[in-house]
Amino acid sequence: MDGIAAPAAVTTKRAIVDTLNELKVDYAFTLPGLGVTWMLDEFYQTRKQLRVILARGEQVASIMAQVVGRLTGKPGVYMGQGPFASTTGAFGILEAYFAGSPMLVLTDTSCYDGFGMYGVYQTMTGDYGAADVRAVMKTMTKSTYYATEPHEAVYAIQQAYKQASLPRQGPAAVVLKSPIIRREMPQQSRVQLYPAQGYQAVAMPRPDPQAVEALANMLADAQRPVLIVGNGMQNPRGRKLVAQLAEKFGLAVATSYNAKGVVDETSAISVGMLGTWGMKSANAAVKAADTLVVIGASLGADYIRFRDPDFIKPGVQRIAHIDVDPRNAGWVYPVDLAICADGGDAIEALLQHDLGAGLRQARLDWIADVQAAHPVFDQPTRAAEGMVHNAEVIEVLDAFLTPDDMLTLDAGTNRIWATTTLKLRTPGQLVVPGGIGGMGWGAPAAAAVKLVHPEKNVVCLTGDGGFAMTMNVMATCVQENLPITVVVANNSGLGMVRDNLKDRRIAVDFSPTDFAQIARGMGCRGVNANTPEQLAAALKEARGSGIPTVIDVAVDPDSSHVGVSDY
Ligand SMILES: Cc1ncc(C[n+]2csc(CCOP(=O)(O)OP(=O)(O)O)c2C)c(N)n1
Ligand SMILES: [Mg+2]
Repeated sequence: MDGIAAPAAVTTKRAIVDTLNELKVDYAFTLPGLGVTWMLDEFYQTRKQLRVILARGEQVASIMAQVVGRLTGKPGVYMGQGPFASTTGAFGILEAYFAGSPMLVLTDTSCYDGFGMYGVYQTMTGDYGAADVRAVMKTMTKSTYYATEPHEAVYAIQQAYKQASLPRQGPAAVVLKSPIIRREMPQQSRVQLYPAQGYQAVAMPRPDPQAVEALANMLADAQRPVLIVGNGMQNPRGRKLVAQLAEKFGLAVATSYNAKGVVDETSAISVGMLGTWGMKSANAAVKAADTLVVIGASLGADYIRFRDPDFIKPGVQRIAHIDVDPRNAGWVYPVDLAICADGGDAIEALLQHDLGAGLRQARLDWIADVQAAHPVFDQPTRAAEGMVHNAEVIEVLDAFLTPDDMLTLDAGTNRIWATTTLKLRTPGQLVVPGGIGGMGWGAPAAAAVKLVHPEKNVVCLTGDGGFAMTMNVMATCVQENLPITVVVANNSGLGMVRDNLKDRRIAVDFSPTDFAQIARGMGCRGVNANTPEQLAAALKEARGSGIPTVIDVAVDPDSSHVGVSDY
């Protein structure tokens, strides 16, 4: 490599980097410290294949790794020092845990050789006087490996990568006992290491043909069938197959929050996103359905109206549930039929059957009636002078978005306006924090989307509260040449909380902050918009600029989410 002869004795850190390369890891996100610092130099030699991206904080690094995992289906790698990987870095790990994003966390016990038990500051060995990085990691990963020997470091990475990749995907962590990182790999004959590849490839079981036939029979005479599609189908193959099946047989598609935009939301088969913060059409369709087929969706209470007895009705509606994890089918509701399978595989098998082609037109007519009876918010919107209504922000985005654009969301009132009123035309265009839904996720997520999809124009819609939490990512965008556009819906406060407090307002208002000015200070373009027209023009300009841009939109604090949610 680069003409540099390999050292005679291999160190653990060298073996770690070799293993990551063997696993074809493209990016590792970090803000280094102790153990990570000790191994960082070994990344130098392979920096062209394995790009180490320096974030300004662990939260941003972990979010970016999670989003890379989410978009590529391969674990995104996050590296951080024990006390920080398990606290500020926990944000992206938790998001990956709840949203099923593959992620590999590489961290350490943050201790010096021989001093793990002496209460040295930063120590995370779990011994007396220390905190316990393994215990923290275990609460939010599929599995956490602990390597106290050099060989274990390699094997742990091989296994954690596998755990993260296998469905249902999620984060897996490797905790390194810090002193092993710089140690030489001892010549061992009993503890063999093998190439990573043989541990990774697993052929998944195919859907059971009899169960697929039973499901086909269930659907064949359904008058009002609805597919409830979730996170498991939010991938290129899944999106294509859902649309194909739904169009062929006239099945309505309602989605979870994570799966919003899995199909063209303006198409004849879409009723939109479910839940209080979704679309009334989706909720009405599920309520009136005679047959529900849940595919790759966990039926989280947030998007099924908190198990309202009039919503999903076991025993009254026929319910089938397809999930890659058998524990998820029949988890929230009892079902008539549970199928353990990858949703894409199940749809491919279903396409071989007649699911009531003769009823297709009648079903499409029913969907059209539901759509017509429940249009998205269409009230006239008025903002105070010199300000923009949240509804207008969405209108501008709707007009702006083409198949060449990607959009990330954050949290708050601004997001609820997007999930309830923005109909996405390009499947897969939207990337949302559907795990813990934390403020501050949207901008780092956009940076990661740009890294994975440099050919796309990437826009983030965020509130001022959320952006303030992770806006340092704009400096990373300048440094890594990631020209994203961040639209800050600036209503000078925690809009969503403020909306709920009504007239007993406390701890929700911020002092005025000009995010355009801050952005310029970080080497970005910064633009202020006080009208919808100015926002539209700024978005267009940003798309052509090739420079990271922050658009601070003066949003009317009165444009509450309360009126638009489907309570
Ligand atoms: C990190 C984090 N803390 C707290 C919350 C709870 N929360 C949800 S929305 C919201 C207000 C968001 O304010 P802002 O980002 O300005 O968006 P706005 O509602 O004003 O549009 C809060 C505090 C959260 N989702 N994430
Ligand atoms: Mg706000």
